[in-house]
Amino acid sequence: MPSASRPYSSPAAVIDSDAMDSAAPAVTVESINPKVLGCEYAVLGEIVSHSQRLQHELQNKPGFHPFNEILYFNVGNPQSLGQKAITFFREVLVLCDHPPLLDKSETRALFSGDAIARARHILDVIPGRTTGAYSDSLGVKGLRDAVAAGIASRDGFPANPDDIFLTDGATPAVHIIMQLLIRSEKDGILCPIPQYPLYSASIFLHGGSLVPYYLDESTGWGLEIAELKKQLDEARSKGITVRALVVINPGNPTGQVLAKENQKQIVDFCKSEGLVLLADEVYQDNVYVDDKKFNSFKKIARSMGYEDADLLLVSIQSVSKGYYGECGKRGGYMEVTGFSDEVKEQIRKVATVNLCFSNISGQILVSLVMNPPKIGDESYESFNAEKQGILSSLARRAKVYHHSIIITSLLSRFCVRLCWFIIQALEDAFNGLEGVTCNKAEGAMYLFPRLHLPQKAIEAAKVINSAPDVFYARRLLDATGIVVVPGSGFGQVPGTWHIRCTILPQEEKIPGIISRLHAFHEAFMQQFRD
Ligand code: DCS
Repeated sequence: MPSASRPYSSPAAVIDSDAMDSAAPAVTVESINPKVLGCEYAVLGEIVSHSQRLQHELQNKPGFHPFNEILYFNVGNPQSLGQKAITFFREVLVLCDHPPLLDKSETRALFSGDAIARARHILDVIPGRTTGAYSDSLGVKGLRDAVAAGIASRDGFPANPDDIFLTDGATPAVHIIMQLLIRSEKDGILCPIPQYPLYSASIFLHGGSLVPYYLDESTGWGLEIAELKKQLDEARSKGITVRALVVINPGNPTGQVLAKENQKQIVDFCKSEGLVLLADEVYQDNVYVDDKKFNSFKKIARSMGYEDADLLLVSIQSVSKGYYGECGKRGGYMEVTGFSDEVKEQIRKVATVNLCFSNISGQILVSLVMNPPKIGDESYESFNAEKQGILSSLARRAKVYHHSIIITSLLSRFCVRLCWFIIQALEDAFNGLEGVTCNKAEGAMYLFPRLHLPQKAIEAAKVINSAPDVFYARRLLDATGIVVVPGSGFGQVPGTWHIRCTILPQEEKIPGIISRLHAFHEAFMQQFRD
């Protein structure tokens, strides 16, 4: 009989909690789930924790460090580094969040006509016309319709709203797919190395095995089918059931954009090997080179003549990246095609456990990102100017030359000398450092330079039980206030060392960052040169 004080406890739970009354602490690090203990996420790992300590010291002990601000190069979080939100998106969100504004006479003067019309339309499809209620667990039907329409117009192939699950950013989509596929450590997921550490963390948390495949740094982080096949066969020979292939395109941390032919090979590979293709396409709007274009895997598969049932494909997208950079709003979708209705029903069931799988503002935002203003709409020109401004600035930061103006007062306050320095942007700056090579960022938001560290530096790192790239990143932070992520967090070919940095700091800050980087690196190499 359940006790009156714990009416719903099972007998076992009653016994366990009685045992907890003893002196030993109920929860210790040793007694928590080892999967939680062992899971790591380098993007916000030990270097970031150290930077937070330094940030605190900068506030409390001014002048204590040789820099006066911490420069966060570690996270792809555009608005935290000054990127402005797209006006049209925010206007629609504000109006949807506060519908009485739609009836005010001033609103027409403050908001664009198409933002008002869009907000009215969106409210019409949201049951209860409010962003404050739970929606259908998979997302508001009318917003899934809009996302499907956006995908269809992007790809030129139809999309079914019943295949769309709206999510709080891309992260929950990855977790739900891992939860679906991983039954035990005998289930493996083929993952690129280097990879975005959400994948290693999620596979670990769900108790599966990460089956690595290496991207080839010497060919600009190329994805070779022979390497996929080799790793797949090796995993199978060890008794691992490989269930899915993760492809991040454009790549994080590598910045590579897959060529169409390569994507076709990947589709064929997944089809013939019976693998789910988990296509992380969150950087679909971040391509900076003229000779490459983003193509969704769905479009590639359909253009090869494959029907829905021919390929198990999950494509994920997020409002956090692109030119929108709305990381804090938490919106995204996954498009799940090729799965049976029974399996999709199970995904739906798990989504219902979350009540409302995605917050409503995130749902609205992803519907806007997939259906931005079109030519002829009142907002189009200003929207397009904002979008192109952000994308071209990102492209410049990734590769192109930019100018730094140094204004030096020389003789008197009336005599100002303008020195124009053409400083190579980040990629070239890294390539200009002794022992550093950096591939071109074709897309996404990062550079992943390789550090050829002197043996003495590798040994010094070993003495303090640190990986050489962690050692380097820590020294860089202590000397300059620049926060980067050590390559070990993403995985790398053993014996190679990298760091990842975003291309997001505002352009005017980059010359200062580059000169700090140069000075640090020279001193580091000087100290440890063999
Ligand atoms: N997939 C990739 C490839 C990512 O880079 C990220 C975030 C996500 C999924 C998850 O994003 P959301 O959950 O916000 O949609 N990238 C992190 C990174 O590497 N730096 O900043 C965030």
